[in-house]
Amino acid sequence: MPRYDWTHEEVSKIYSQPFPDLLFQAQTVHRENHCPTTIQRSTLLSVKTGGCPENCKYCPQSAHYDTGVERHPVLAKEVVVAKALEAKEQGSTRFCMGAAWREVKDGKDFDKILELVRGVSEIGMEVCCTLGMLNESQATRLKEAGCYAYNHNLDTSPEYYGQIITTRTYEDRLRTLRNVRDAGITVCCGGIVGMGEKVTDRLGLLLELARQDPHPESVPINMLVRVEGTPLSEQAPVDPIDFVRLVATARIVMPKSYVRLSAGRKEMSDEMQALCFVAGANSIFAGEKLLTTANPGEDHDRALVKKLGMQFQSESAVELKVAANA
Ligand code: SAM
Ligand code: DTB
Ligand code: SF4
Repeated sequence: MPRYDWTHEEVSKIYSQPFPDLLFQAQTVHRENHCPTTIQRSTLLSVKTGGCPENCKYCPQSAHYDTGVERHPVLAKEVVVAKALEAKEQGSTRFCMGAAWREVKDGKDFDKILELVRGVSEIGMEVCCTLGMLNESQATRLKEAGCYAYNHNLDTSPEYYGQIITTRTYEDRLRTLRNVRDAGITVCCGGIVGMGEKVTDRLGLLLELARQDPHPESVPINMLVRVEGTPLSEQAPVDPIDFVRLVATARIVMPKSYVRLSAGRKEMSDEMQALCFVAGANSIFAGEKLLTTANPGEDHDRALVKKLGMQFQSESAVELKVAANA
């Protein structure tokens, strides 16, 4: 059974084991809870891009930095549903729509988003949204429209958070996560590695996640995409072994969650990704683009999974889940 009372000492001990012991423990937990050769795929689409009032130092969509990202208002339903169909045909089981907002505001734009959620859920995909902060009634309306998951990241430890974002607090984020949970939407919550934080901050983030009851169903672990124009563009690259250690630790402390190898895969070797899969990562973002930055394409991922003798999760699994959620 999952535990919710992890301590920093325990998590740190798990993380610091000899690498073979850590990987063995993570694989053991992984096999007890998941198919060890199956990878789930989600496709992202930025349905409202750029001009965000928040000052997240990593983000190309913040209006505080000049990154050359082209802004656009909320996309039309036909455009979004066509993209979702394309993603489904290519084998994605989840479609995640992102908006560069600090928070959802009731009104025309939110009504449009609800339309998009209905449209995508009608084609039989798990719908995920990431729109910034939400209040209780907005979370309920999303759920009623067919939203299956909500992504809202804690990004880093509570201690390091203030170095990265000052326009909203950790508590703001936790409140939105509670609203999502209370509305009966599954939680997708993780963070970013490579923003100058220490190992203890990375573990502090895992601890925050692993002490939630229930655990987030999905835990995206992003490796910072260093975008020119953002304050973090010159950060040192992440040590791949440290990254794999973190994935393995996430798997051990949140045994049933999907651990998603998220942003940054374009800069990861096949070998690093393979180690992440062995360490318990069982989900990726598919397609040429994340929200605004590049991602390995369909062909590359297909070849990698084939080379490893693994397979992508089939659509039948998602249809069962969507039906159970209805
Ligand atoms: N505005 C909403 C919010 O912040 O919740 C939704 C979209 S926001 C782009 C979603 C997540 O993308 C962020 O929480 C962050 O973890 C991740 N992200 C943004 N820029 C990134 C980057 N350059 N590298 C890695 N992850 C990034
Ligand atoms: C998450 O944790 N990673 C995704 C998704 N949730 C929304 C976003 C990554 C964004 C990377 C930068 C970009 O493409 O704009
Ligand atoms: Fe805005 Fe989200 Fe980017 Fe922060 S991460 S600047 S809230 S789009």
